[in-house]
Amino acid sequence: MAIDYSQSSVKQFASKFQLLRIFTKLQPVFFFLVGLVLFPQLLLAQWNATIGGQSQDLGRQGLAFLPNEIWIHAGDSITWKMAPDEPHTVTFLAADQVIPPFTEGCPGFSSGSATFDGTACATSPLLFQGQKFTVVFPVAGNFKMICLVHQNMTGTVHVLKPSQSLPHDQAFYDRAAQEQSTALLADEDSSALKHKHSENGVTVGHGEIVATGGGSDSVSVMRFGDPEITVHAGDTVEWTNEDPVTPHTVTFGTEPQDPTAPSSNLTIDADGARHGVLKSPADSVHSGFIQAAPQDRTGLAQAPSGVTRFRVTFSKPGIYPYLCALHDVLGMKGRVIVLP
Ligand SMILES: [Cu+2]
Repeated sequence: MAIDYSQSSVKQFASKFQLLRIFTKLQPVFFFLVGLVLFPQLLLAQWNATIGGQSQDLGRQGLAFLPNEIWIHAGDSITWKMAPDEPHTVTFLAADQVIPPFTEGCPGFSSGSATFDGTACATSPLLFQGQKFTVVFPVAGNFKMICLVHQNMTGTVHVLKPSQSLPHDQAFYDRAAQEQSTALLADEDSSALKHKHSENGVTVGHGEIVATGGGSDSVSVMRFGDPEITVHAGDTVEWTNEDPVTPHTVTFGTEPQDPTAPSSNLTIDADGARHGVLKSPADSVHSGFIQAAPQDRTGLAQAPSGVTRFRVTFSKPGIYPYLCALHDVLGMKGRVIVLP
């Protein structure tokens, strides 16, 4: 019995000693937790946001930073994650910098992460679904962000000094991102796609630009209004891009290396529309970008009118498949059935 008693006392002493050791080990954690209670911004140094949203069939694309306005502290970082199949960039230009093509970047690109203090450009390369990009903001200031691929896709990061309080937490931004994405994708009036300009008319996409306090977003429907149209030999079909921002192409046959330029076998109609003739489904014609003119701004030269229409005359019967060279991966395809 005595031996048992003595063993139990040793055990008690050992367990007290262990508790003390555990407490000593956990001391830094304890002080860190106290620090977090007193200075909660320490916990919020890493922020998360989303780029883009899309409908299940990929046809409806929300071209937006979600949310597109975030308040953080100097030293914090933001990680953007790509949601849609349509590619985007996260780009912060230096003040007054001319917007470069997405193929050139700043020039150059940062892979994975970058630091931006307002003095030198920082950009991701083209980002695809699931990819992430992190930007660290060491200096206070209000910084505009853009996507080099999509006009009217802008946002603002407000970087405050650590002594200033932040208006929102991560949960607020998660909610805002979800709400903005849902609202954006619901915004577009899908019946507009069915609107015809002429008897043999096909609408090429449709979209809307919306704004928040942080910048602008747009929604684009990456679809042909009537993906299948039936005409007769000798008829002309007219495609019209109604999207205020997004370019599309109408491409029959071989896809060109550079989708921006029209194929050389086109003529220009009196009203400026491009016009091709197809004699066989094996032949190729390519509209080049058909796109609305960019938004004009006071103080800058006005932009020329956009080429928004493309016409093809079908001289022989057959089934003529075509696609948008930019958005076929999202399902933007159609066909023309030409009867005798
Ligand atoms: Cu397209």
